[in-house]
Amino acid sequence: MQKESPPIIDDVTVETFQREGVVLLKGFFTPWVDTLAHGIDELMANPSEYGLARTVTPKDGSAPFFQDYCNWSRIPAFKDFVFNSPAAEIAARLMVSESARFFHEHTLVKQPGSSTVTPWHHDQPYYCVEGQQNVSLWIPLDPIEQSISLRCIRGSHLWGEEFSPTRFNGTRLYEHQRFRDLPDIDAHAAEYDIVSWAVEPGDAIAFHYRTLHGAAGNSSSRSRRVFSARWVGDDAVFADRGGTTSPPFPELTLKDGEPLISPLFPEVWPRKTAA
Ligand SMILES: O=C(O)CCC(=O)C(=O)O
Repeated sequence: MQKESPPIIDDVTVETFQREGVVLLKGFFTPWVDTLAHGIDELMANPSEYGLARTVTPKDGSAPFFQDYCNWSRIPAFKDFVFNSPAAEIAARLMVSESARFFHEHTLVKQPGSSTVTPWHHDQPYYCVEGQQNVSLWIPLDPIEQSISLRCIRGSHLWGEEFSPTRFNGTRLYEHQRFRDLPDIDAHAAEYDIVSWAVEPGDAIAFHYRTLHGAAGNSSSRSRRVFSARWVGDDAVFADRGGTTSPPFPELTLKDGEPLISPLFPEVWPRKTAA
């Protein structure tokens, strides 16, 4: 369901995203908070096999970090958001792309008190996609204090480097010779241009797949629910990583370098007009 006319992404916001690889969008998805919260309730009551595998339960007995992805086609609220919210148009503008194709959604619920830290990483090496035109819209559904919000390193998407994709336990996601290990960012935090914001439900932090990011545990007494909607643009091609990516997309039969065109990744922008 269309909630209202889409907000305008101005040129300064596009330029900031292109230059810094991260930008805060204030209140762009406020009309969609209830829809997405309803979808997350439904998902958590019936997680996918990925959700069961990906949820991190801290050894110290604190609350889990629930994660699940690739559920948009079975959770009606998520599907409504993908096709009817302004997200696709916003993504196309930020990516400077004629088209916006939905890559997948990722639900991240850090429950109150969860000690699980999201380690520094960037997403592109985890994914089966290459290209410069991409964006994740990290949309909080709860107020989140700056100290436990997403942290990003401004400009890291332009470093021309890719870092080894690892699981939360530090093991490699797949074998490769290609990617370097990440430097110890926390030990040298002053050397990096780290940005974070306190956010409200319906804000979005838009960040590039190569932007390094992470987050502290949830030391607050309320849940930190986030819906991260991931988009790719005109230049997206399939990347055969030689191992299982995250998400894995086992049904895909594309060859390395082929355009990322598949019903798994619907083109949502430009909008199709009904015949
Ligand atoms: O929410 C978090 O803790 C991390 C989010 C993240 O890594 C992502 O959306 O790619």
